[in-house]
Amino acid sequence: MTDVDARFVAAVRAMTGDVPAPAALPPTAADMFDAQMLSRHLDLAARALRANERGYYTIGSSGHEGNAAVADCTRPTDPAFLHYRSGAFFVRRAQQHGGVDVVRDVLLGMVASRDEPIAGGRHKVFGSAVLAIPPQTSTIASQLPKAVGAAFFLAHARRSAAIAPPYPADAIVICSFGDASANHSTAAGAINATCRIAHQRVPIPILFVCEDNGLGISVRTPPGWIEAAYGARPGLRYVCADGCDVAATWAAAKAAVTTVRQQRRPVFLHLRCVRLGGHAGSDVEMVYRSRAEIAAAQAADPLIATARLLIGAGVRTPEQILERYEQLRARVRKQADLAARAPRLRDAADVMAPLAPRDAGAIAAEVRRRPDDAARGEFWQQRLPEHEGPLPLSAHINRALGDLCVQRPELVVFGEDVARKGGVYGVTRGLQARAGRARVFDTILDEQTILGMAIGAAHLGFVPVPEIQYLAYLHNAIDQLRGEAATLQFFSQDQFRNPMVVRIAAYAYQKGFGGHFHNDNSIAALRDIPGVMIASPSTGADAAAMLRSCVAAAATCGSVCVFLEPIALYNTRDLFEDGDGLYQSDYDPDAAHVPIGAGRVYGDGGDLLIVSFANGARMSRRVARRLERDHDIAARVLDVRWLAPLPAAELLAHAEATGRVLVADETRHSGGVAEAIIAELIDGGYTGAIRRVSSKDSFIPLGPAADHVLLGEADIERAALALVG
Ligand SMILES: Cc1ncc(C[n+]2csc(CCOP(=O)(O)OP(=O)(O)O)c2C)c(N)n1
Ligand SMILES: [Mg+2]
Repeated sequence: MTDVDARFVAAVRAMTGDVPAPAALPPTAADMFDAQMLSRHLDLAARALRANERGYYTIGSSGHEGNAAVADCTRPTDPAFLHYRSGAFFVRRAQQHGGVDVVRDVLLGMVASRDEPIAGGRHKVFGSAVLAIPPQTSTIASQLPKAVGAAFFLAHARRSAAIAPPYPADAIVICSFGDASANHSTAAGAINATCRIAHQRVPIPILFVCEDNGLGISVRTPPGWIEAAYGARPGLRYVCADGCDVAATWAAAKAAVTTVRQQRRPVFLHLRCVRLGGHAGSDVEMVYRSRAEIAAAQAADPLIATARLLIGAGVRTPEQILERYEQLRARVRKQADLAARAPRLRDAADVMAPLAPRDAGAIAAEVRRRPDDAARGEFWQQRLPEHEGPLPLSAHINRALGDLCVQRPELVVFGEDVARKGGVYGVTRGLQARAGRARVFDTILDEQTILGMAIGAAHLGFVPVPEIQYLAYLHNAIDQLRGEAATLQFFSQDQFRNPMVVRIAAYAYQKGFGGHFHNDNSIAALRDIPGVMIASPSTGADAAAMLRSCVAAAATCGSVCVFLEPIALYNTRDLFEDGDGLYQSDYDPDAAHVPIGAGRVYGDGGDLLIVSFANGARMSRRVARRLERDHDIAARVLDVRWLAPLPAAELLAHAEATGRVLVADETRHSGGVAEAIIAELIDGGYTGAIRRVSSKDSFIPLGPAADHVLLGEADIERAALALVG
């Protein structure tokens, strides 16, 4: 990078002769040039800080500084989801706003200081609440689905008038990414979703900006590929410009932004640029780039090009430019020296402070807030669900969702098949007719898009309740939860939130039907996501109450909640005997609040505690009854109800009271919930007996063979007898 610096100085110094006047000069060219130079000096400072072992991040924006023009053509009220090389965009937007010390902030990010205003030292990001720039992780293309969601819901909010988004009515969404990232399935899926939406003539005001430097680390993008891939997509206008020429970029961006803003249609702005320097400080580009190629990139340096423009237009002399360049260098260096001494994160508590904040009092108060009676009456057409008589679990969820729709205009329900069909199992049946097509609607068949849409919706102020059709289908999209939704409060110190309640039809026991994808019992990948709440009700009454708790947590604390619904219990009517009807209950709109992480205990037997959840909870209750009747063993059953956080204190208290614990876990032996329950017991100092029974470490086969690998009542009963006997 030092050669890039020196070459710029030499090139400007050499611009003494006749520099041709440009055909056109953007009115803000000098300001954009300042942004470009500042961004360059920040890159140089990043490497110097690294060399002095003060900085931890060296991925720069050099060669991409044409993106200052994209910022220039947009507004600080247009939400922007930025590529990690959109530094000049960030600086230019901060200049437009005027109230952000962008140099200081970016440097504080590089040194991972807790004083950095957005991520507080947790990552080096471009992000700012006042600049409408949510911070992004560095997962390639992972910001595209949520940008698409934000654009869709921006327009949607305007039409449905349900909520007032935090951005103006004519705002647009900007989303930048690299040329290699454009190949990622996440990008391909998000852009496809956009085309599909635009194809239906539904407004979606999004500007995709592909910053094409021809390389993804060391791998070349074939010449012409981006245009071939995205130049002629249905509903997507394609605009291309030389991203090293700020005037050309500005003209193209202006036209693109006008289209997006006025027509509410998507545009793909392809900016050809160069990468100056290695991918990051540690990358030796000489290994895979020839000297000639590196020299050609340096000759195309956008800063040299802007200098030439300004000199050619007679706006600046070479001396003035070099003087300004050095002034800005001095400013950045001074701030870098200060940043090097800025405080770092102190301890684990400091690091974790913004992780999924939860205010139990606020959640409880929110749950107590009653929906308006008249509005309820109208919604349910005077047939109030509490008067319907006993209902199974699926109907409880349906009625609770309906009531939540009445109570919260910002709540939206979407997913595959949720609208007319009402979901595969009818859980959302009738909701679209009651709540309207703007509140309950089908999405395309792409889980990544569904979760990305939810994040985008949440950015706009909606409380999304997306549905994933089956647990197995969460896995191909889980990065949107794990890497994106779950991290936003952490990396923005709660300045941005993406609350959601993801409903998922889950678990097995479908009498041999469906095979492994419809009987998935793998939840390990969810349980280890910091901060994500996992609700797993086993009864209708709990399901309705816990759904209210989740929505309240989402609305008041920004929580990301996963709501696992046991498919096999959706329509279960009986508990102990055929025809007893005990597994149904009346819907209660005023049911007691179920706090996050509160279990439910059945019985008070002192011989044994069976710990379980979901299908396992029902099986355990049946077994407990047989133990009592046939063996005179008094068991109690603790339904943990929440798989994260687990009800640790309750668990310990009941374990101590019985001295014998059997964990009945329908998920897998490895990575299953039992592992966590037993660990909680041991960590809590419990020294009594512990056993577990679980499903096998197997995929679930089709047909009756499923029962060979799934936890069954006989397993629970056998283990209980062995433990007590
Ligand atoms: C999902 C994912 N896979 C791999 C990476 C590692 N990685 C970081 S940057 C990068 C190349 C990106 O190239 P491009 O999109 O062209 O952006 P550029 O760095 O060239 O601006 C890769 C492979 C990642 N961050 N995320
Ligand atoms: Mg690239």
